[in-house]
Amino acid sequence: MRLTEPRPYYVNNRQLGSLAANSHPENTYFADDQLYNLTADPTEGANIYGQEPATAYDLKKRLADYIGGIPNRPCRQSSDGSTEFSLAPTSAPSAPAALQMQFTGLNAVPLDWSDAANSELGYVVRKTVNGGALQIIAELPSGSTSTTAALDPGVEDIVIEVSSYNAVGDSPANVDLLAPDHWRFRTFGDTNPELDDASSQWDFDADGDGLVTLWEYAFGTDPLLASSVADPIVSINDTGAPSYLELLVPRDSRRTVQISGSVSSDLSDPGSWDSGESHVTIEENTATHLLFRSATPVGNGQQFIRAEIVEPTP
Ligand SMILES: [Ca+2]
Ligand SMILES: [Ca+2]
Ligand SMILES: [Ca+2]
Repeated sequence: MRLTEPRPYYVNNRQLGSLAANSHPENTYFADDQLYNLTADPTEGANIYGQEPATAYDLKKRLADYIGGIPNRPCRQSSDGSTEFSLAPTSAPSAPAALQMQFTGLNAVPLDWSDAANSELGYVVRKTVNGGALQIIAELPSGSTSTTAALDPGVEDIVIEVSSYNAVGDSPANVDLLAPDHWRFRTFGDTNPELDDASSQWDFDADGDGLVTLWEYAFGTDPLLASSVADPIVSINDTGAPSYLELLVPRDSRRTVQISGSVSSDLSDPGSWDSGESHVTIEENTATHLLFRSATPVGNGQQFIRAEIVEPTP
């Protein structure tokens, strides 16, 4: 008589362990990083884990959901440190803690975090490019604490999200490649990886177009291309009485930099610029621009308006 081994998780783990160990000496049924195409490969000869992260994520969640619905089901042996597929959790796992990114090149970033979760099925890594939909780029076994994410060459707006997950939900942490100093590295890091040259600094006009790099960052223009520029527009808003001086500043709200408006009535006095609600109001704050308006009506002597930008602290 030939013993047919029950499918995983239908039997007590201890029994499964001995049966599975006979036919699978590599102990595959207890490893987290296994994925087989049972249509093309019914004998589970080729482990394709890592090639289809979205499938691994989906299947692990569905399996956990299914197992969670079995009354009085056995759990893993208590001596097994892993909690994958143990008693069904009642909440999503704790998010990755202290997620960090290191730049070792412009288009690939090693990420590491600490595993704060104790009920995760694994970690799933997603990426969004230019504000598009999140896409799964990797699925990692439970207990994972690092991965390397590929970045799209030449694309500035990329967010990488690392989530612990279980059948209840996902708990994300993320890194934003468009954050000021990450952007600065991907802009200047190929020639100046330490970012210590004068030409890599925020207050330098690297392409000589009249805009320092900090403004080019805020505007979303190319700091290394002189033909790529943007300009704030001064105008008088005379739609009602009285009229007001306005300044339209084009800027990409994804770029986290602080911009404020200020007004002066005397250009000869550098200390005469005033900012704050009582002097300048923000009339519009959209994804693509800020509109500042002087609080003083036009007609009471000359006045000037300008925008100021605060250099990000690294
Ligand atoms: Ca864990
Ligand atoms: Ca410039
Ligand atoms: Ca430029």
